[in-house]
Amino acid sequence: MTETIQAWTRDEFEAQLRERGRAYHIHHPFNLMLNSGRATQEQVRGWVANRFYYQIAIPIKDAAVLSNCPDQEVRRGWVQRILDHDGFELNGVRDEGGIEAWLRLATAVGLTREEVLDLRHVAPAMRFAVDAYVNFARRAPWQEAVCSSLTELFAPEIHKQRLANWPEHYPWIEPEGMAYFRNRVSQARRDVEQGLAITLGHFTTRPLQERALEVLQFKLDILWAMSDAMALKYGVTP
Ligand code: AHQ
Repeated sequence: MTETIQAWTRDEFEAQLRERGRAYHIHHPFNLMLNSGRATQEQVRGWVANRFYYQIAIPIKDAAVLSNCPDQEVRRGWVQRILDHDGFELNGVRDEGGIEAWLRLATAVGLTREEVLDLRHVAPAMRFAVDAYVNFARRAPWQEAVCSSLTELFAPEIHKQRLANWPEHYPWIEPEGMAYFRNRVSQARRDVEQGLAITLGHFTTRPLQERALEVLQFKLDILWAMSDAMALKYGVTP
C-alpha cells in the first residue's frame, strides 16, 4: 500500500513557491546587464519594443482566465487586471492604463509609437514564449492559470530596481517613461494577494502542490526564455 505523502501546510507551501524565486528573470544575464547600467541604447530600446508584445498579451491572458472561471467573487478581483493594462473610463474616472504607459516608456527611450505598435522589432522566440503563456491560460484549469501569475511574487523587486537604477545609469531616458514601473509595484502586490490566496486555497494535497510548483516553474521558464531571446537578438555583456 503506497503511503500518501503529507501535504505541506499553507506556510510551508508558500515558502516552497517563494523559494522558486531563485529562477526569476531578475537573475538573467540580460536583466543583470539592464539593471547594472551596462546596456546600450539599442539593447534598452530592443527590450522595450519586445516586452510590449508581453504587455499587450497580459489582458488577453487575463480574459482567458476570466472566461474559464465560474466564480463571480474571483472574477470581480481578476477583472481589475484587465483594467490595469487596457485602462478604463468609469463614472467619469479615466485611467490610460499600462499599455499606454508602456508606449510612453517607448517614446521615453527614443522609439516611435508606430514601430512599437506594429511589432516590427519582436523576435520570433519572444513571440513564441508570450504566446505559450496566453495559450496555457486558455487551456489550463483557471486555478493553474492563476498560479502561473505568481511570478509576480518577485516582481515588485524588479520594478523597484529599475526605478532606483535606471535614472542614474540611463540619464538619456525621459523620466516620465518610468511611470509604468512605479504603477506596477502596487498593482503586482495587489495581484499577488489574490493569486496567492487562490493558489494556497486550491492546491491542498501534496500532488496538487507539486503541480502548482510545476506551473510556476513553467511561467518562470517563459520569462527566462523571453530574456534569452533578448540576449540572442541584442547581445549581452556579462
Ligand atoms: O508588467 C508585468 C505585468 O503586468 C505582469 C502581469 C503578471 C502576470 O499576469 O503574469 N506578470 C507580470 C509581469 C510584468 N512585468 C515583468 C517585468 O519583469 O517587468 C514581471 C512579470 C511577472 O513577474 O510575471
